[in-house]
Amino acid sequence: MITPINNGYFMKNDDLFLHINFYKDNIVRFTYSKTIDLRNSSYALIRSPVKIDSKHTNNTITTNSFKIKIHKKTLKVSICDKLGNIISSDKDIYTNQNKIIKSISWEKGFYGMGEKYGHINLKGTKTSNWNTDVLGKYGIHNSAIKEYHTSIPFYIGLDKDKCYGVYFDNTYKTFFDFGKNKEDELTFSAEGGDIDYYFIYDNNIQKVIEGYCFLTGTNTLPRKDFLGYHQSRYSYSNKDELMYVAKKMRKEKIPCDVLYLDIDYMKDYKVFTIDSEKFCEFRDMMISLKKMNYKLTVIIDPGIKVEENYHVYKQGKEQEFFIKDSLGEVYIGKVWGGDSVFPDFLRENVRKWWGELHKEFIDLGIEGIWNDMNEPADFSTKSKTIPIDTVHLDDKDDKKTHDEIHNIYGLLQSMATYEGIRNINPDKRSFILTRAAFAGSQRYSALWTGDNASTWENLQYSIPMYLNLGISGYSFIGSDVGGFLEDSNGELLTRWTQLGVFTPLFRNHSDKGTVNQEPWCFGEKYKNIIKKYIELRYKLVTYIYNLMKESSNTGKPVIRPLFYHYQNDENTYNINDQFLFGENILVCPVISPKTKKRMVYLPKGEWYCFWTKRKIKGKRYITVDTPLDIIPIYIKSGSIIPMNRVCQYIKKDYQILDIHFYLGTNNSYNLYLDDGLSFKYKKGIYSQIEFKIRQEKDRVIIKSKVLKNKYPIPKFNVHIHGLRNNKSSKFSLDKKEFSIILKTR
Ligand code: MIG
Repeated sequence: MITPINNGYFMKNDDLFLHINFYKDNIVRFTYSKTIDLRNSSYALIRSPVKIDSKHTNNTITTNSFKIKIHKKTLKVSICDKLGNIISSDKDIYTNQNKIIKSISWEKGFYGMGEKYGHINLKGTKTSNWNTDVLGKYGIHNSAIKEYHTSIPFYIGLDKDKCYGVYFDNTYKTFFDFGKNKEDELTFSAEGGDIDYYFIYDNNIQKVIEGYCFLTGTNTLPRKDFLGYHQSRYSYSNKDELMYVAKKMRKEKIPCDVLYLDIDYMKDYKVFTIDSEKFCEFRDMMISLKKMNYKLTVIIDPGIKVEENYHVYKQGKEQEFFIKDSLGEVYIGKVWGGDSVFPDFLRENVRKWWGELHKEFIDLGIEGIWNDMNEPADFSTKSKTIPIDTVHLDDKDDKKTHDEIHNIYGLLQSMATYEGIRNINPDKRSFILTRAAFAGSQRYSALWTGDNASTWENLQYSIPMYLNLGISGYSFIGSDVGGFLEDSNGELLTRWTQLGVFTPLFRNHSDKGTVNQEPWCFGEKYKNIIKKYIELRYKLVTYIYNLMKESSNTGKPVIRPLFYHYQNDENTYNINDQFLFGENILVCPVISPKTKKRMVYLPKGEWYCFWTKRKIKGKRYITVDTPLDIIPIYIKSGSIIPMNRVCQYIKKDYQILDIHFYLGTNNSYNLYLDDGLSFKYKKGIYSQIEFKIRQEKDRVIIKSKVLKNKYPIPKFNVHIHGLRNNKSSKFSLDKKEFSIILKTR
């Protein structure tokens, strides 16, 4: 018997309860438990159940979105659309193993699961989630490794006319099999906890991803200047080395906004300290950097060196803020500083303390915090992380063993850092970069994909990684451009930079002991091309900022698989080497050496080659030339794209904005402008301008309209592409609102 309760229902068999709760019309949660009480402490979720319209019979619940049928004896669930067609059904449930088997019937592809190495379509593969310092444990990224730095137990099943998402809300080590063991079976399970998952249904993949982000949150709106180019290295190990790079960038006129200090800036690898010999007069250095318009990001690892008079160790020890071993002693592992202890971020007071530790750094003018090693990595154990029987305490003083907390350790650290900096600097957006993450981490931090290598394979496989991260709610992402491990080279760095232009986080970083890979390191020929592409990035910053805004509103990914916009084109279901950057720009990176040509799939419609402005018909494969200075990029007809003038760093305001109209279809674009730095936008301090293309029989009308005017609006220069004979034309305008009529025949 299905019994209605508050915001849902429950059903019971001899030894189990099944709780059914709604979060939206099309989002339902299923929890199997031994008790009638529903666990309500999720680390990823930001929503609570709500009351929705529904009816029930003995064994069926009907909402406006679906029908849920439940088998009385086994509590197995089938979900059908309103007409009764099966969308998903359970084959078996093994609650003692936290395992559920679902049938695979119509799904053409499975996607999601965050950062994984391999093809974008997960159908026929299996994987597991256990945050791992890949380099520490296995070495180079490759498809034999299943567990990366992040755990995002979310996947979608896709076909032309239907789609669903499943978020398994379980922080233990989890396992997923997408039809590898048996073609028609999808299994997921966990080493502990409950079977507790959310089912999101919609015909359209976009709505399913939105549903997932509705549950777990969207990325915060980043600072606009952090969408510029970042230059890092393990390590710029003294003031001179860092200042050399800072000056060289400006001298070469290569735009750059953010510089990094890796672990060698610390005194004996003690977090929240600075080595005053290598970095004497740090404050002066910060002033010089600021004058040159740089922002500095420094690394902070979670491991705290054991040293009696070191303030961080002392404070944490006195207040019992560290993770303990199974016998109740503080657990001591090993990281860079030797013997080290680990903050127990599970507790709010520990997070608060950690957050406050940033004050001195923020007061010095440091603007970005980079959290590495937060799986957490531990050199002293075979598992390369702290033992699973170490003990955390939660806010109710309940003990939780590390196997339950491991996968959210990075999330909790991001939370601590984010909230800490927010309290120190309530009016400024922060930049936090994390390696380890869980579902929900997107609310606090950007993510880079950890220790890749300077190989073509690692460049190639970064693309499906981004795509599945995007599907899993993560937009502010990127990889070490040029590759981290091993020596990079001019060609690889050039191709990687071309790709990096189209990743929201655009950072060149490399390992100690490898050759330097700053843009000028491989000679003039490469330097010039790399510079041209970093400049392209700076031209696109307003476009990218708008995408990040859209993403922060609804969870729309910035890097999108083609099927995100062309779901009914099956040709797009297995494309690993192209992506849409927003709806309008199709990016087709070159992923192998000495490539003179590559094949490109253009989805339906008409596309403009970005370089020649020639129009090409879509829904077909084409072959294009790819000399070293060209990455094929296509602009969808009907696109309206704002472009900035190049400058050496990202400015708060631009005097002039070039608006490019690619004629072909009716379309509109909403340009969003704010100060790119504060939270004033939340109080309505922003502007919004709508641009429109209206095609008529023999003419086209181009218009702008100010929808909101609370932030200075620049002058617009209008560029129109696709006029008669493929011509472009240009107008300089002094008006915010305009309307231009052009004859097209
Ligand atoms: O590899 O802090 O992924 O970006 O440069 C050892 C030193 C530890 C791993 C990070 C890498 C960083 C490095 N760290």
